[in-house]
Amino acid sequence: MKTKPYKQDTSPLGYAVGVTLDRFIKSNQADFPFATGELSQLLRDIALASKIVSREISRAGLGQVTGAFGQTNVQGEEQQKLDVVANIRFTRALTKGGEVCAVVSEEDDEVIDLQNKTGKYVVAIDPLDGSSNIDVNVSIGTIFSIYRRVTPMGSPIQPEDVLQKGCQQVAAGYVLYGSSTMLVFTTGNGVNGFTYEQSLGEFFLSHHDIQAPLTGQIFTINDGLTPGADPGIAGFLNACKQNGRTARYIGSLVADFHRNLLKGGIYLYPATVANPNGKIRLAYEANALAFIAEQAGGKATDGMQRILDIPPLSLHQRTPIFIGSVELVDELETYVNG
Ligand code: AFP
Repeated sequence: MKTKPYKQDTSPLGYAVGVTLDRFIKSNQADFPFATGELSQLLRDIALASKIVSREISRAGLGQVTGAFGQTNVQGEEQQKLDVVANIRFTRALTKGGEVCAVVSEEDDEVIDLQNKTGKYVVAIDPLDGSSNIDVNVSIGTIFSIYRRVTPMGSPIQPEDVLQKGCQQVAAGYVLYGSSTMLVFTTGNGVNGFTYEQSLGEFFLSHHDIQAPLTGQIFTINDGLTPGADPGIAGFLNACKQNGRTARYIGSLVADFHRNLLKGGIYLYPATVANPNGKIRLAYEANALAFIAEQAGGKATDGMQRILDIPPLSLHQRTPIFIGSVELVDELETYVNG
């Protein structure tokens, strides 16, 4: 038979659509810790659930999915219907995927044991972060951390499986439901971002090897809560104002973090009178973002130590957090350390 070698069409009609998440995972398989394919599948499961959640979010306001669910979560915060929907979607995807044995979720007071005897991974997740922003059409997100279980597969889940330090994460990421839906993740070899192309139903690589700027102009804090915080915080904020830096606060951690990661800046959530241990949850918010920040060349601390080195004592533990561009976090530390 007569054949001819494939030659890529470089004319305007043959423009490249881009690298899909699947292709990226396949061609970077070697970068994945314990590269046996399960972790890749797990990331695909998360991506699938995020597409469904993205669809639900984009309909918010039209159907019956906005507003309060009528219950509070373990944090005592009022659950929104979409918090519950997102929790169901992610937990179901992780259950069906078969790679995960246990899930720690913001929406569940206890560890969910998926009863999966072959699951090697534990996932900590905030299915929908910034939920107070849902009803007002402001960006929200999902945050996840992935750990290897440390006890033998098939045995009952133990505290040491779910209470691991952030430095033991094998992968972490977030989904930002913003002007577009983006998935950003790391497996410990840099950070990459994928934008969801709705009409094709695919995530495409849009932000290759994200690097956090060394410094930046943005400082991000809920200033209304700072009276009663460490006086060093006031000193740092004052220096920001004196230096003509820009204040930006959305109130959705993922959106605030993502903006600062790309543009350069610092996000602060210190201990406050209302939240003496800080507000951000270590297991499913701080650790994931700290891992990403460090992988992108940024920094994350609670003011005393690296977020990734904090020993977790309970599932829903909170921590103060200062995260973003290295030089800004270093500067902040000089204030809070006296
Ligand atoms: P949830 O919506 O998941 O409960 O978390 C919200 C959040 O932890 C984080 O997304 C925000 O940055 C922060 O709270 C906003 O809190 P304030 O209202 O205290 O500024």
